[in-house]
Amino acid sequence: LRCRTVYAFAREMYPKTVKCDISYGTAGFRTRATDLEYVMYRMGLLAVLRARFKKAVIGVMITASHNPEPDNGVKLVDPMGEMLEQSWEKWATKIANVTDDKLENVIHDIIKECDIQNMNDRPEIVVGKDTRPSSPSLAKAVFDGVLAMGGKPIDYGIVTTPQLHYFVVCKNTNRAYGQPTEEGYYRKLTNAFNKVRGEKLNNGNYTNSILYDGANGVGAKKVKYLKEGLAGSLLIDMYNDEIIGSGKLNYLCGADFVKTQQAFPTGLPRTPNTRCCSVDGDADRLVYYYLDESGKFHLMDGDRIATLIAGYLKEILEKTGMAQKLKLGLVQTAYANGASTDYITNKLQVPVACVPTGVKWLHHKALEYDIGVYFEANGHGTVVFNAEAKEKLRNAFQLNNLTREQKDATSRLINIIDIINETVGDAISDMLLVETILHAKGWDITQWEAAYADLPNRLLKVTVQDRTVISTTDAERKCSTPVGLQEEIDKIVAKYSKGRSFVRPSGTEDVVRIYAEAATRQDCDKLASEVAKIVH
Ligand code: NG1
Ligand code: ZN
Repeated sequence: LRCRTVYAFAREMYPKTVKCDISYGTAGFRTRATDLEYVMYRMGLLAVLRARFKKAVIGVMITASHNPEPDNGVKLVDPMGEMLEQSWEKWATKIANVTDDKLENVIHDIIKECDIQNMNDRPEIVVGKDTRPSSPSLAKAVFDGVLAMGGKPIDYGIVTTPQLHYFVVCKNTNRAYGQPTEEGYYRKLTNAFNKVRGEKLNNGNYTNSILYDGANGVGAKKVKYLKEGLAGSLLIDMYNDEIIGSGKLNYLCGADFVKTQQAFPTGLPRTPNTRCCSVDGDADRLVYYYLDESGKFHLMDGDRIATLIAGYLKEILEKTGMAQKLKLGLVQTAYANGASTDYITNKLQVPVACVPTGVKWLHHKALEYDIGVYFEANGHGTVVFNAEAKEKLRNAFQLNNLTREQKDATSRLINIIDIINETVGDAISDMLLVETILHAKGWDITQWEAAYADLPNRLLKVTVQDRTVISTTDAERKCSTPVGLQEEIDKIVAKYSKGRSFVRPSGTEDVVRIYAEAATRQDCDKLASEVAKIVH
């Protein structure tokens, strides 16, 4: 009977309305909201199959992150908060693109190939959505899919992407990671933050207030609750908080705008030397910035956040006396500014790994360290601690053979773990972490910036007939096809001091991206346009 419901619903309520295929990429499915109802219904079906296969709770997040307001999208969240495992991305693509009359075949293929035997289980599927006007009706399509397939949808309403990842992990760890509620999330983060901050709210050049750009999205809505938990320990001055239906989501503001335009967002007061931050449309990216007295814009992007965190964790680990026992590392992508890689490798002497673009690669690699910091240059990232590292720290704290300094550092580090949302990059949690570190160091934003100087860089995109002819190797830093392209790039790059450039097909747009950096702005722009010319 249930199967009949699945297909009758598909045909009658959520018929496939779009002919051209879509594919499940690094950010799930993302396109115009009006083309997504049947995709959402089918993702509801798939989530239940995935949950039965993993015998665990699975998440579904409805968001198009930093895209314009009329877009929307969907991603599935795996049991430990990871992005959907790659081998299932192909099922997601298949189930989304099949015609209504073949849907049944694909579902049977999945059940058979994955050998799913517990088809009568009723797994929980936790569903969240961002503030887009299209999100409620798309969420209903997901619920209908989950129900038709026999799962139990749990509606978390409007939440940030990282909150949804957190709920999934809380549920699958039997609450060991925290309470699977919004309140539990704020409590965990703010309790730890307030504890580390202590009585002294300001320190040295650090002042405890910040201008916050909510991108007119969920990141604005949620900070209101966070502020209650912070109880004045950090003063967050909110801007761009017009939420549902204003049409202003991510418009001339938000982390993606600030990073890609390298410009100050609209809506914030242009007060010089004031620490500002922006989140994106689903609050999983964060960037900092300020204007100097002459009105010049200074950006502190994901690379700089990563180096701040890795440097501080190294310092504090040394103070605990456990630096030899716990291996710290940083994971970046090819888009990381070369100056940041240099600084972290040579000055801080923390090992750095480079992986292909996409959070799943970064997260996975970071898990190879005891303490793994990972960030994309665009501001998406977090820190992961393996279970053993946590246990070692907790055990050490219980022992009586630590010096006062070691004990303080250990307790601090244990609390810092609770400020961090380890399940995925989280703008709100990352902001609390950055604020904790700046406070500890007594730094204002210019002192943070002084650590190293970014090499001028440029990101271009070009449209080509078929971007898939370009394939890459060495964590996307070199092209393997078309034959000869890499040699040409090498020749151009060799002409520029500190030159570096690479090209790769985007995983989220039908374009080829070109990245270039060089010693001067002029050289960098010339390098980028020369490389763009040979890609065309
Ligand atoms: P693509 O379109 O594959 O370059 C972009 C971002 C990634 C990541 C994904 C998912 C850049 C250069 N690329 O990927 O970092 O965030 O979107 O949102 O920023
Ligand atoms: Zn996002």
